[in-house]
Amino acid sequence: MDFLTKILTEKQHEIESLDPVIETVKKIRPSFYEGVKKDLATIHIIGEIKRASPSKGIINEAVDILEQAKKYEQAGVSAISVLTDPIFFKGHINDLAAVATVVDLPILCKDFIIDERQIIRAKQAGASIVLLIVAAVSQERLNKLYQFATEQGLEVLVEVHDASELQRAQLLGAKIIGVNNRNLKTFQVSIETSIQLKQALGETVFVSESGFKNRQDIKKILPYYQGVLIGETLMTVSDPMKKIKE
Ligand code: IGP
Repeated sequence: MDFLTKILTEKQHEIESLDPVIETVKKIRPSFYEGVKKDLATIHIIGEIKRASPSKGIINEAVDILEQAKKYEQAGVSAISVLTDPIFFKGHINDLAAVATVVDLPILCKDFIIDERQIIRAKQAGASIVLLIVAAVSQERLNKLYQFATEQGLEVLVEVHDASELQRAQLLGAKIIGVNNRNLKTFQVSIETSIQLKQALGETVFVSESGFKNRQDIKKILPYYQGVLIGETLMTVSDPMKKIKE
């Protein structure tokens, strides 16, 4: 069974008894989409809090996530992504709730969303953006989940990995599309994926996700992408600010 199938099976169980969310302060967060549109001269970094992953194992288990979130904010990221899957990524919805108390930036709930209840919970925890992975659901479900999240006042990062998924995201009218350089079935990573799927600048904001190690990598996807999502590289350095600038 490939990873995506495996985790989706796991999610079916998880949604039947979702862990409750701790109390968190309610903040109105700035729109990631508008922030990007207002400043197209820079590449917008989304810094990710990721303790572990199924492909890499432990990345940084002992990390103080609040300190990490503050470091990202100081480094000038445009948003923070928090992995909330407990089994494969050692995250938790309450990691996001905790991060939400210490930063004012847009926050992305990074999980495998297949049900409206996960969207409600993300919002309760303080997220302002949710991830919807095109490969995880049918087009009908994708439409429903997208509408639901939008009605809840959340922004949606719609994730794709190939041309047909990109078409499905565009059909949806997605305002923010993420091209994942990592194949979620095989874990193979190649920035070439983003280069192949590059689009001319239009209404949609494009984010390239996974596999970025340095500035050189980021340069490869310019000027077609307005954002990059970086996890592992930022999780394993003591000074993410330096890493982002170099
Ligand atoms: C970050 P990396 O290679 O910088 O650690 O990748 C992010 O793109 C990756 O965590 C990710 C992901 C996902 C994780 C992209 N899409 C979907 C879980 C589910």
